[in-house]
Amino acid sequence: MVEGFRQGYVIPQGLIAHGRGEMFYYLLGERTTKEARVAEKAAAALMLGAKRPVISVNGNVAALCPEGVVSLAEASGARIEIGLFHRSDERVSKIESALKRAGAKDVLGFLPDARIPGLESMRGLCCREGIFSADVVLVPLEDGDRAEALSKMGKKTIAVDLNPMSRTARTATVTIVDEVSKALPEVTKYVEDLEDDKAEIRRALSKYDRDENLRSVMERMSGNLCKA
Ligand code: PTJ
Repeated sequence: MVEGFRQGYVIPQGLIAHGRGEMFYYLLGERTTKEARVAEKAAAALMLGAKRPVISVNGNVAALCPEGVVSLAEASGARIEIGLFHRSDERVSKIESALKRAGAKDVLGFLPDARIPGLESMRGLCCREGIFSADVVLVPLEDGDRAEALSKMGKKTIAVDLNPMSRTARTATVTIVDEVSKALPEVTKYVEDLEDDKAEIRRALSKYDRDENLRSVMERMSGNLCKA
């Protein structure tokens, strides 16, 4: 994160958001929980059932796990699009280079030609052949307005957010409460495992209940606090 900040594609707000995430990760016991695995499997099932899946990448995600993004995109056939809260061409271009260094061949986002309805200014910019026409969008570390606006467009969303109380966590179709660099390889593994198993894909989705999953995560966090 610090290196990404030095290179100019992670913003100061990104460092603060990372600290917020770390705090929740401590409460989780700094590990991938049973609840996270259920959500990661449901996320893989959702991506496998999608016609036009897209992974949205911001500054923090580009700094933390560019290889994780590329591997998941390759396994699931998803496109990668840079979608920024604080957008500038310079940041988009640096993030595109970081993703390409990690092996990405095709990255959308530099030339946006569409807009997410309801989002003002630069935050609403996106690509028609990417997020705008996607049916499933993976939005790691997303802000609540954007997550809500994407759901209002009728898209299914997959959030990765260590805060189980955030608006994003409570808006997404599937919410993974796990550290993003741990979560993406888990989703990739489930994509590879489930690929040819339609019955298991259905089971993974029907087994997942977002609100119940988030409740269970919060119980785990408060249990860990009481044990301390
Ligand atoms: O690069 P930009 O311009 O798109 O800006 C990115 C940030 C992250 C600054 C922007 O999207 C933002 O402010 O996000 P929020 O509203 O702080 O939401 C980020 C959420 O991700 C918070 O709920 C954090 O707890 C959570 N989070 C932070 N680090 C991680 C995380 N979740 C998973 N893994 C992490 N490493």
